[in-house]
Amino acid sequence: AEPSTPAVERTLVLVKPDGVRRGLSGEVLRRIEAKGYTLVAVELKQATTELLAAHYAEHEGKPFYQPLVDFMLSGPTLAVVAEGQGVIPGFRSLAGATNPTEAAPGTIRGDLGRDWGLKVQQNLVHGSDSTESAAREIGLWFPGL
Ligand code: RTP
Ligand code: MG
Repeated sequence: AEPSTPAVERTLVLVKPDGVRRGLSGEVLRRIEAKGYTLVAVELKQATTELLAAHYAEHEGKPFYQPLVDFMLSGPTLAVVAEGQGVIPGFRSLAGATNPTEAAPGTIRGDLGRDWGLKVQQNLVHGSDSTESAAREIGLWFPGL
């Protein structure tokens, strides 16, 4: 039998406020496209408390929750929907480990991020971690897509 082709899927990528402020939006989009994924939607948005409460519901109550929300409110975020076979784990690979100090060179966080001495890890990007998260997060950031 032929090996089956992975299904085309969509993921939500965010260039967080640190990435937008540092002028790295284009670099992140370039890496997504260079990998062979397709951009479906790209929009610069100012997040709201309500949107972030929904987006980060799984982290509510954790010690880093409020600093994370405050950081995400600190400036505009570039919200992106990317599409392709295996794009959900594929973008997580492109992004690298959550902590930029530990992220491998070659990844977005490994090449472009570091520890800035702040409590919340300013790690440049977000990527959905499962098909369920992707569907939920795309619905939050791009209602109607
Ligand atoms: P993301 O959701 O942003 O793609 O990153 P992730 O899956 O690698 O990390 P996650 O565990 O979902 O955490 C969400 C974001 O919260 C911040 N964080 N700070 N111990 C800490 O101070 C801490 N842990 C997580 C990071 O910005 C992380 O991306
Ligand atoms: Mg996560």
